[in-house]
Amino acid sequence: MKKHWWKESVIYQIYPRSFMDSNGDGIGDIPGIISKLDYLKDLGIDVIWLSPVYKSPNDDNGYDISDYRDIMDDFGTMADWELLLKEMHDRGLKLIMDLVVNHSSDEHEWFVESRKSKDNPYRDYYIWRPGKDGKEPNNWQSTFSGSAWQFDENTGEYYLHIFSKKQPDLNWENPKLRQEVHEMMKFWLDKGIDGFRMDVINFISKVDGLPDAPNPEGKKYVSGSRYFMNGPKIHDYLQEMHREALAQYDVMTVGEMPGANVEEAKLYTDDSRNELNMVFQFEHVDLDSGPGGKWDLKPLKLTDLKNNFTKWQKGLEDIGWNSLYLNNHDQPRMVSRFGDDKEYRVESAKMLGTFLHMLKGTPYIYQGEEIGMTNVRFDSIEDYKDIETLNMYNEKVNQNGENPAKVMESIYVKGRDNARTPFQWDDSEHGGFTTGTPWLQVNPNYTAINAEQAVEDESSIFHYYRKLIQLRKEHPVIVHGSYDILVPEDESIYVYTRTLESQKLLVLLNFTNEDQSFDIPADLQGKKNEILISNYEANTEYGSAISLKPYEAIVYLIQ
Ligand code: TEU
Ligand code: CA
Repeated sequence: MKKHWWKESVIYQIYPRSFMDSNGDGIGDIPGIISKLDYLKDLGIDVIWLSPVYKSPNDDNGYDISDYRDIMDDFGTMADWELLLKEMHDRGLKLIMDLVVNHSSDEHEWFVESRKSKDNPYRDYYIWRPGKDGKEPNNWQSTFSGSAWQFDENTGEYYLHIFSKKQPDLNWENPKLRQEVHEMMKFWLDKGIDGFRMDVINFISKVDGLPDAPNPEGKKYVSGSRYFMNGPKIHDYLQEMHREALAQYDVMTVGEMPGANVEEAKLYTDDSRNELNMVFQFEHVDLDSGPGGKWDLKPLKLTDLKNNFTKWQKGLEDIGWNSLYLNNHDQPRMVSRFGDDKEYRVESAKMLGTFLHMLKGTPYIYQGEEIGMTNVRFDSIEDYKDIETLNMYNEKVNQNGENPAKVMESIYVKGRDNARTPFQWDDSEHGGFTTGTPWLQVNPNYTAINAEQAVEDESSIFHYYRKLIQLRKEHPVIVHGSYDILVPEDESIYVYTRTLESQKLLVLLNFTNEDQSFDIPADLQGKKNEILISNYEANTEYGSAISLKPYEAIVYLIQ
């Protein structure tokens, strides 16, 4: 049995376009990342998940790959990448790369060939269908608005693209395509990487026939996700991928799985099934979405969050393993979404970090989370870059005539550019990210929120995160302890325990900007206790009740 190093690790996600620009073109790059590895080593993380750096026309900022075996010009050269890997390994840091194989770019040579003719050897690397009744082959919508099908004049057929028109879905029914993917994975594994994050990997198996989805409201297009999420052959494909590409390497895998539930995640991450080590599930980041999807804003109820995390903590307690995240390059900034990015920004960022890092599973830190970077509010839609946002705005405002201010408000709350504003390194122009003009504007609050200030300030979120990460190395109960929730019905505080033999952690989290209190259960009263970490200097006595200040977090070690 391989030692599961990834169970004790803390993983940091870098979105390279926005991390650090070394050559003044306003775009982050690999030499820029290399220049900041000591900062990451100082934070104490173990693994870096690097969002795609492969050749791409950047229709979806690198998630549309035109050459899986070469580095995007914006980011540098393969020599730069080789140096990055060496510099990371020299510092004891591991690197996992982003595997984007549900789709490629339409500029990939496979697709260039595929669209040439119906009998081209690469035709079946993609999903082509004739139209139906003069329209698209079915009524599926694209995640990025409009139809999930694009008509191609050359051969008079449509190709499927769940995402943008420039991201044609690969045909995993084709064993030659699957073999191409396995070979490409070994190309990177043989270079010495330590694993993969796999982009929408539970989308790769589609239901035969690609049927129309139910459309009771007679919409133009509807989600076809029930026909491509967790599809009929997904486990076969993942087990084949493990056999053909992963088994002979000591690596970790985390599969991004929109629409996966606990039962499915148990199958995907059950060690004995040789599929994946972890999954990124989406249930907790869909709790503040209404029936209309992510842009249909709904206030988050704390009990919904508590119930969902409890379901996943208990569900994967004995089989499988949880990934723990509250933000990434697709989600808004966690302090703005789950905390308070105004009066209690520092306290709530530390509270949320405590919440995640004391749970059972592997915590993921998204770049900037460790210094409490916040959402952004640009004045105009012209200032936004994300294809998902721009296509949605165009469809809702320009095509359907919805209220621009209302649509902008949903972008302020849920837009992906919130997470993609350049990393704020210091209070110099553009936050020290670039000496040029940044590809996306820097959040104006960089003068107060930046890494230089955070590293100098012992009471910063950065140093609090360093301590959270350090605690994980010192206390096995954090990695292996069983989870139980207390006061599940309380809408203001989240209290849970972790238990390993005689050791117990009591984690108290105030999710509100008001004083709260927690009555210590009799069986925990009078015990020897020690505060492992807290986001306030002074805490109340560990008596029969504990009062919690706004967004206060306290972790007691009880023995
Ligand atoms: O995201 C998959 C995905 O479903 C997201 O698009 C998410 O649902 C949406 O962004 C919520 O706003 C992966 C990548 O993480 C994302 O950056 C890519 O755009 C997408 O796949 C296509 O590769
Ligand atoms: Ca650059």
